[in-house]
Amino acid sequence: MNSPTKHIIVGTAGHIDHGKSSLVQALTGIDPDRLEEEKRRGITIDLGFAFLDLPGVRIGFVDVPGHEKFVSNMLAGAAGIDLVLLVIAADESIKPQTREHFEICRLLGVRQGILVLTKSDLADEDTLSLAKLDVQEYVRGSFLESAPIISVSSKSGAGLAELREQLARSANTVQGKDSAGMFRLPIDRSFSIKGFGTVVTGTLVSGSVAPGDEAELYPSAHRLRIRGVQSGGKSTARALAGQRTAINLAGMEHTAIKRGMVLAKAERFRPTRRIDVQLELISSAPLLKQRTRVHFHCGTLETIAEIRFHGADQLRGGEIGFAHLRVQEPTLVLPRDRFIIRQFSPVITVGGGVVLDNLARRPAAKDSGRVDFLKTLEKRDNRAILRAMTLRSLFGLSQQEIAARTGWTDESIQETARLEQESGNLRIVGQSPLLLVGQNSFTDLRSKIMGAVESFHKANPLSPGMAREDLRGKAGRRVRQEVFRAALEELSKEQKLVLQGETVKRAGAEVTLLPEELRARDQIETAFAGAGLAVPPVKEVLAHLSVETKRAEKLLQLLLKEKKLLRVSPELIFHTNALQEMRQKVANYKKAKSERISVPAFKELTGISRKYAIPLLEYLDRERVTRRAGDERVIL
Ligand SMILES: Nc1nc2c(ncn2[C@@H]2O[C@H](COP(=O)(O)OP(=O)(O)O)[C@@H](O)[C@H]2O)c(=O)[nH]1
Ligand SMILES: [Mg+2]
Repeated sequence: MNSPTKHIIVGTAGHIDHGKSSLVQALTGIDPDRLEEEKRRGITIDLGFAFLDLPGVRIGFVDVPGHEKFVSNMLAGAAGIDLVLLVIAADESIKPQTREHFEICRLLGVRQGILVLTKSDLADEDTLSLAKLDVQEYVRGSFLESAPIISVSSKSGAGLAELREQLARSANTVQGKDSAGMFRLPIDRSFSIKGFGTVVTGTLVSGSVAPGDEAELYPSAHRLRIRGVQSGGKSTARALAGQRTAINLAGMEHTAIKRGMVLAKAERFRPTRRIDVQLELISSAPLLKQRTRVHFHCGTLETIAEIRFHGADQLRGGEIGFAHLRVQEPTLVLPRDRFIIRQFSPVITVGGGVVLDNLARRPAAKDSGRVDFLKTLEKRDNRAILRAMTLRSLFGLSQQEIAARTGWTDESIQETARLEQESGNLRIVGQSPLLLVGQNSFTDLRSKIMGAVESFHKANPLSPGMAREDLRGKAGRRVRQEVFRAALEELSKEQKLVLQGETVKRAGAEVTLLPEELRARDQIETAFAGAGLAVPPVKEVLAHLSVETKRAEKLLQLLLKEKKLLRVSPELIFHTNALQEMRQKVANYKKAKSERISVPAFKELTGISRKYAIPLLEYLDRERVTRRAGDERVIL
């Protein structure tokens, strides 16, 4: 049977000189100590890499330095490992960096491991069994409690075959990384190869990558083309999550790329400087106070972070709490990423945890929902997470925002949104791209709109409806156009509102006039109707009414809207009957006299002065009843 090969990363951990690098070399035949200085000094300074093919699984080894001075290098490598080989020299047993590395692996969420007692050739039976007991005692109650213990000698080769078999077995039960996810590679090295140019390496923590792909370098937002991909020392058509990967990049000098940067899917994510996390202090750590500054290690990045606790003002050794990290350098992290913090001086590991909100808001006393929100994020239930995120985005949550805040694929975002809408928890107000709004804020918006329309009708009984733009202003400027439109459309569909072009009114809302208003309206109409074409000034008509000017103006507007009156020029308003009569006269003139009419002839025909004649002729031109030709008009 041809089952696809599984790819996992195995990391070493343990005190300096306990035989980690020798073990990797003995297992793989590859010397992980690649630097000149490492060979000369006989110590591992930086990360080393090697590969091993076992039945059904390809293992990428990350060999880390054990020296306390190089723990930050160790952390850059430890971030991607699926399974740890905790290496303890049988003749020395547990030492300080055994403990520190073990704590780091635990805080990084490594779930599986093998305990390897090295240098078995240097220990007699008693020493060996004592070391075994020591180690078993030490890991009791931890993720390594039931890990197999194997003693080996890299020198004599004793135990290596057993270790290989155990590796193959353990590898099978490791939950591998998700190669269907979004491409993401935290960079651990950047160098240049003659004839190729820039090459970066790292553990592919999610997704896959192929030559020709476009990627983005975070946090700088540079777009880069992927020229070539290697894994396991060979070119490949596609590297998958869980593989040690080398990428040949076009478009950037290797010196501009540093460990800690991340190569990932272009235009998908946002670098951050504010992260909400679940933080755990190791039991031996000193108490941490509000605003303590620490070294922050996440992925391959090392920077400085300032800690603020949510809902507490300190954290003691052994405690777990929610915290906000303000990081010095912008970086790409995603929820569920693990991190480590180390104290400033002396530089020791004090804790670590998991990213909950990678794009956190600045801590604020009034943000009382934050702790509950973080509790939801912690539960890892995608539907609950999307629901909570939508609830916190009062003005709508876009697909882009969800992608940057979760790392989920588009399919998974769409599917989760669909299920949540079906359960009535949120509304999909835009489909592609997706735009979500919480059911609560949508309901609030609907009542806000209804309320605003209602008060408008109350305040403006003479107006047929409210301008859409004014209504939008009342609903809140921060409400997205799509959300506002969706609410209006729904209210109109339910026949609660009537939309007429740019006007919105409550269904059934009619302009109802008071008796004195009815009288005033008739007075206005009569004034214009009686005047024929020699209309009085508008102001004069309104001044003689029994209602105050403001209401009188509204009544005039109403007559204009009803098309009983017509405004021909800014100053002149006519009754439509009078205009109709005038049109008739012009038509008769054409039939009886001529196709052309001069201004004096028009004045005579209608019996009006020049003051009215000119605006009326211009009105007829606009209406295409006449067309100007020199001093005359052609009647059309
Ligand atoms: N006798 C003996 N020496 C070993 C064994 N494994 C490693 N060493 C020696 O221990 C020293 C440290 O080994 P190294 O692999 O560099 O340790 P690391 O610092 O944990 O990577 C070197 O001198 C090795 O030759 C072993 O199984 N038996
Ligand atoms: Mg070493």
